[in-house]
Amino acid sequence: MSRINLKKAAAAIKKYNRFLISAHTSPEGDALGSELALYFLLKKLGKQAVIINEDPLPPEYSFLAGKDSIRLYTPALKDISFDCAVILDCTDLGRIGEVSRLINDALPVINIDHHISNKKFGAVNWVDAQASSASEMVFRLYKEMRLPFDADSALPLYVGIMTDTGSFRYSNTSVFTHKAAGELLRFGFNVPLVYRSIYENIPFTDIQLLIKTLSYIHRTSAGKIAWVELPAKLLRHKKLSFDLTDHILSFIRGIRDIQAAVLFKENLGVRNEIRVNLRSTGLVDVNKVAQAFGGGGHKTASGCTVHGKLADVRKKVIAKIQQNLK
Ligand SMILES: [Mn+2]
Repeated sequence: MSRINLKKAAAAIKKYNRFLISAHTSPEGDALGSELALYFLLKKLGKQAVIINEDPLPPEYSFLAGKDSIRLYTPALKDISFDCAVILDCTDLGRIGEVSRLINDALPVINIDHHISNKKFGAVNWVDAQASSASEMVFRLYKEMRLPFDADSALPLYVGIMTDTGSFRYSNTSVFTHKAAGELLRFGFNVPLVYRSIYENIPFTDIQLLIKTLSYIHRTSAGKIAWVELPAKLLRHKKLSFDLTDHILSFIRGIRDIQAAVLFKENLGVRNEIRVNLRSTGLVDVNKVAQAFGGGGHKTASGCTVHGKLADVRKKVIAKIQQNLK
């Protein structure tokens, strides 16, 4: 199934000429990596392409070549005419935020994604929940189209695969993932430097916030569930320059006997809106939990946005996880 849809995606890419590329808001390694590598692929084919994102590139990814080709969404961009949109690493079109205003019914959408909860919103839907990352899928697209990698395209693909596999240690890491990473490594980029830019580049003020957060880890269900809360009052005085979500969650995941880790974050912009990020050590299907609240993702990593007071949302979500404990 996924092989047929890979061919359909490749055929559509050959057919069209002016591409809009986008991925989810708050872009991280996989969103940026797959966007940039696809951009270079289209350039190799002599196509026009513009990457448009709602949110800026986080500073820890500023080493990526081609980052200057990413444009931030403004309504004026509707004057550019596209004949195809490729959406990467998104379960649904809403995930690209404001950029979705540039997409109307007449514009064919190619949906390339690896989330099991994908809503198949495209004219072409190449969804492969077995793939470690959208970047691994773009890697396969290069292979399918017999296009060579170069230093510019290899680095973002490596970055996307590395970040979405938790540096090759999550269950989505396959033989193919390592083979792909091995092939990309031949282009000779500095792996320790890449790792350090992304993971060891945390502003000290964020570490202070991390310390505050971690001093309130709660556990329940005989220590199988652990959670932390980021209430607005903790976040208000500080503009988060660095996304701590992953760091906090990977720390909690490491607690002995944990099956599920949850981070509840009060949205600063909207009252009574809570962003919930979930991680599982493998036994609990947190995609199922997130889907119960209108979100989704992967079996071991997912998220949802829930409306209500922090304490109420927390109770509801924890209860749902408890139903899914092993
Ligand atoms: Mn991804």
